[in-house]
Amino acid sequence: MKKILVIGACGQLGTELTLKLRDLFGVENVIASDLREAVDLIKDGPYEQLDVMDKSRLDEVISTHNIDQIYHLAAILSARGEQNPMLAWDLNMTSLLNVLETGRDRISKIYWPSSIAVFGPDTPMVQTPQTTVMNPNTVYGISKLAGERWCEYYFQKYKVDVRSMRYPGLIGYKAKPGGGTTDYAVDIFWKAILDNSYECFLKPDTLLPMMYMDDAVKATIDLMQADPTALKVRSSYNISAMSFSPDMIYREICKRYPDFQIEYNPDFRQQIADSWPDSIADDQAREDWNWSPSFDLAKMTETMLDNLEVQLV
Ligand code: NAD
Ligand code: AKB
Repeated sequence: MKKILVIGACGQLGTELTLKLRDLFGVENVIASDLREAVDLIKDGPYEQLDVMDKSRLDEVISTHNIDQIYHLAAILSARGEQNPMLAWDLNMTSLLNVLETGRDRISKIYWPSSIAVFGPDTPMVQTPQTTVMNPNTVYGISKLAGERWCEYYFQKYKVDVRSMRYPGLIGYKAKPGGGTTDYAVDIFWKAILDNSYECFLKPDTLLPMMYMDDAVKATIDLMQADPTALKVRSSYNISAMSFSPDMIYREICKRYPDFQIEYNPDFRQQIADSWPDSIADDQAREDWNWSPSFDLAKMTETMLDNLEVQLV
């Protein structure tokens, strides 16, 4: 049986994607890997401690496990990237090129996520189209845009079947986020339950595109299972589920926690958020592989609170 390798499996997305892939394809067929030791949730299946920057070790893991598909998720996200731009550029670019080069002759399908961070201050902010002005101004966004160009290049030049989508901010309760600008939308739930108060690093009216984790995981697996001839976009697909601001999510949480308090102290992440779209047009993904989200702000908030209350209280 051919196997799946998840790189960056201990992260916010990797943890949940690994669990779902193991549900669907069998625990023994999904090899989780990360720079760090396995997190508890994915400890019950095959695991390799792997630095994706080390191409010979990547090749070794692929051979040892007879890997046929790769989900390459390791990256440094927007806020952490601004604190160490050279490290972010190096990891985000070299790791992708290592995976694409390896994929040229041995891997049947590769998944690599892009982000709404590919857009910048010159981009139309409302219902941002699939193809438009980009001009990102964070190192993370620049690396994701360059990554998209590499994916399309490897598809056209070498017929590597690499697939990608531009996630908005992802919100889930199983794993904490790792250094992005949209992290507030996860942190706020923990603080509402544990402290009944939250200090937000964005202004109250900062509208950003967001998505509940179940939708993101479903989108990822659906895209990977889509008929390759139906996929017209080989850079990265826009996808969208909901848009909200800190004030909007705060009000939604207050429906269950009426005494919940919020204070706003914007920091350097405000500038990053201001350069990203308010909302995303995802018609191409809907048309090519039937994308459609299931969670809006109300349903996502209820699901987050229900699950975190069990986990934290
Ligand atoms: P994360 O920071 O939570 O996880 C990244 C994982 O990569 C970490 O577990 C880290 O240990 C691992 N890693 C770092 N360097 C590595 C290396 N050299 N070798 C192997 N593993 C290494 O990130 P995430 O939120 O899970 O994001 C996953 C992917 O999805 C990233 O490419 C990110 O850009 C993209 N994305 C995420 C979001 C989001 O909101 N979470 C939104 C848009 C795009
Ligand atoms: C971040 O905020 O950096 C990520 C992203 C939208 O790519 N969540």
